[in-house]
Amino acid sequence: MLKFYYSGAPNPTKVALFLEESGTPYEAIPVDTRKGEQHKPEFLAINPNAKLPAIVDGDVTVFDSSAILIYLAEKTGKFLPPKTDKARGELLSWMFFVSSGVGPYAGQSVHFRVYAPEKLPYAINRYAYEAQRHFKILDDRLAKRKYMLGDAYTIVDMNVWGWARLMPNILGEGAWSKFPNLKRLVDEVSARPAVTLKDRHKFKTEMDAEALKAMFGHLSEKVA
Ligand SMILES: N[C@@H](CCC(=O)N[C@@H](CS)C(=O)NCC(=O)O)C(=O)O
Repeated sequence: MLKFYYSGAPNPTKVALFLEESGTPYEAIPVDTRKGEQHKPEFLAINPNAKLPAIVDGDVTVFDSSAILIYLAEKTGKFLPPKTDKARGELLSWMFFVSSGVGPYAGQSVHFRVYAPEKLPYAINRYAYEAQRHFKILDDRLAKRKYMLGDAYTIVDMNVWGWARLMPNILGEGAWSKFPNLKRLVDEVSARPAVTLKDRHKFKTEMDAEALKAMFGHLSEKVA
C-alpha cells in the first residue's frame, strides 16, 4: 500500500486531500517536525530535504507536494485537465507557480511576522507584499473561471487550496476581502467531504527549544 509521510502543515495537507478525493488506499505515517522526526536517517532516505510530504509507492519515491500531486494525478488519471498540450502547459505553469511562488512567499511571510526572533519591518513587508501579489494573481484568474484551469476541479485547485485556506495566518484576518474569488474557491473545496481526512494524528503544537532546533537550523548555525 502507498505510504504517505505527512504532518499537519500546508504542503502535506494538499496531498492528503488528493488521496481522499481520489479514493486511493494509503497508509498515513505521521512525521512530527516539531520533535525533529524529519531528520531521522530513515526519513532522510525518503526525502533528503527533511520536509513533508513524501510518498513511497512500491519502488517509487516522490517528495515535494507538486511533484506528488502530478505523479498521483497521472497515475490515477484523476483531477487532470483535458489531454491537450495547451492544457498541460497551463497545468504545469500553475503547479510550479504555487510551488515556487505562493508557498515560499506565504511561508516566509508567516516566518518573519510570527517566528523570527527580531521583527524586521523590511522582511515582514517584503514577504507580505509578495504573498499578497501572488494571491492577487490567483484571484484575478478565478474572477474569469470557476476553477484554476477552467470548468474542471483539478490538482491545481488542491495545490492553491493548501495555502490559500490559511489566508488569515498569512496576511491577517481582514485579508479575505481583497480576494473574493479565491475565497469562493477555498470555501468550495473546504466544504468537500474529502477534506475530512482520516488517520488524524495529534502532532506536537509547542514551538519550544526542541521544535526551534529541528525546524530553524539557522538559529544555531551562522552562515552569513
Ligand atoms: N517544496 C516542498 C516544501 C515542503 C515543506 O516546506 N514542508 C514543510 C511543511 S509545509 C516542512 O516539512 N517543514 C518542516 C521543517 O522545515 O523542518 C513541498 O512543496 O512539498
